[in-house]
Amino acid sequence: MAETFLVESPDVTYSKDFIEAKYTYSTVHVCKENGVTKVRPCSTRFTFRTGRQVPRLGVMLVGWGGNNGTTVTAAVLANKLGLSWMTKTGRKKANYYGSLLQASTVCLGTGPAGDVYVPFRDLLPMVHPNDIVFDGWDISSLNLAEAMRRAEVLDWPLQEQLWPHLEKMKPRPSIYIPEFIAANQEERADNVLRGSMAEQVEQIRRDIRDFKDTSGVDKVIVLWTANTERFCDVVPGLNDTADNLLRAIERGLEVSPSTLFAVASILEGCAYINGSPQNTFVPGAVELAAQRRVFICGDDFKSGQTKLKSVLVDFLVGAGLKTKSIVSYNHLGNNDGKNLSAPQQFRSKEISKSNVVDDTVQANPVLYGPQDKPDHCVVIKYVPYVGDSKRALDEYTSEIMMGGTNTIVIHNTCEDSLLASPIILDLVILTELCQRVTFCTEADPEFQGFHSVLSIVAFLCKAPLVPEGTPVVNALFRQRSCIENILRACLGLPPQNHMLLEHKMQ
Ligand code: NAI
Ligand code: DG6
Repeated sequence: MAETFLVESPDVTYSKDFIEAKYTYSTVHVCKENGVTKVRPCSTRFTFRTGRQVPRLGVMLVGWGGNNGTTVTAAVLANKLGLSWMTKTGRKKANYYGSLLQASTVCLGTGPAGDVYVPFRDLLPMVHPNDIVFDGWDISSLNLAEAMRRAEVLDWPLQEQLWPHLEKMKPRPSIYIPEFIAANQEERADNVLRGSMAEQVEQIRRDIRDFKDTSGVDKVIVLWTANTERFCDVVPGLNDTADNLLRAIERGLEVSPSTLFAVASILEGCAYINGSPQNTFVPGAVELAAQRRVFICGDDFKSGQTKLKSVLVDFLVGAGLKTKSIVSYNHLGNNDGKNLSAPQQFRSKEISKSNVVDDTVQANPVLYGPQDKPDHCVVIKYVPYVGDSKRALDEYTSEIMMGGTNTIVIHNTCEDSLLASPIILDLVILTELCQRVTFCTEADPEFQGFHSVLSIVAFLCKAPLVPEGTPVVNALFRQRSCIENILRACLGLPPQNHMLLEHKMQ
């Protein structure tokens, strides 16, 4: 049995292959009738079915030889081998700190000794990161050991232990279209595919099949952790529909490498995750994913400064303080920072870092009028000396009671790739889990999966991709509750409501 606990309830059944749970989803519908706002509680009866067989998962990283790609591969290997190493502050042991699933807990309920917490990963049967098999592509030909050394992220005694393992891993040649990333990346592009755009997409599809066949994995997920690209124009006839996008690839028109990878993955039936800010998911790619019923999700890992912003502004505005100005400055010296020193690539990052407070502000018409929002300035500077150790300085200024102001200043120093790596693991593991969940309602008894735009992973993304016309949630704890409560629903458990009524009675 993969589960560490069993739910005993008439609404929950365990068969060899599935956990099936009946669940009442409660919502509130608000409408205006004859000038009166009417508020109606509603409920829908769902049945959730979760596959219990955890597959052997293969993950293919685009940008495998980069800081994130090498760090996540090395970290998984170090955990799997149980490695430890000496540093000047003592012995360190491999761990998964920073992973929502591996290193945080959820409250299952209350027992005789109080609340009972379990690791998030134990809620439902999930892939363990140690069991993930990695492969991938990079425009740079360095093997993963040399690429790990180039990244300058991990302590040297750890690198030495990992070297013989990583040396054998070599990124596959990739699609390189120079105009999409900074010109300063050209010098590392020595591992690139040749041929027409359509031929290159075919090669990526063959690579996915080859990896699946030779590694023995049951399932492959593809994740973009390559350089940030410039935005693409959405042009009718070019990339606005699935057919037009596929035609544009045949004709070799303007399609970014990240979109080409998305198309190749979708056509192979593999979920595709975008860890960078660019608009990979042009409407044609979104439509193709929907047609093929393949998950796509992104955009841009929410790792440090933005994660804090999505907590802090939620706290300030949620506490009734009117945040008027947010100034986010950061400097870093890794290859990501070098690429972002080019204006078009910086612009992609600036957009994804800036929209993160919009929903919180719009949700408070007491403080903000329809056109009202805080000044929001994002600055990124490239300073090679600091390497992967990113510095982030933030200033939040809010209006408080009776004309007062409250200014909060934060200084954060952190290895960027050590924050992004656990997020990569959470993204692929959650996406894989969602592929095993189906549900139906009394009104629509045919089982279906989640929408192909998989928004449940919003917690992990700076600019969450959501199905068209649906709300974007950026506030971190709402995003976390979404994941936790959907997983609880799959077990027939009520959402965490934090009411603690049992402790509020005489
Ligand atoms: P990196 O520059 O070290 O690695 C990117 C890798 O992609 C490089 O090895 C490069 O050769 C490769 N590459 C570029 N174009 C490619 C293509 N078309 N096909 C295959 N490989 C290609 O950057 P890092 O630090 O690993 O970050 C990766 C991405 O993740 C960046 O876009 C960054 O903005 C994004 N990101 C990183 C976060 C972090 O905390 N580290 C957080 C949020 C997003
Ligand atoms: C500098 O902003 C480089 C970026 O790639 C960020 O480090 C990365 O997007 C992480 O951003 P944040 O805002 O989540 O810390």
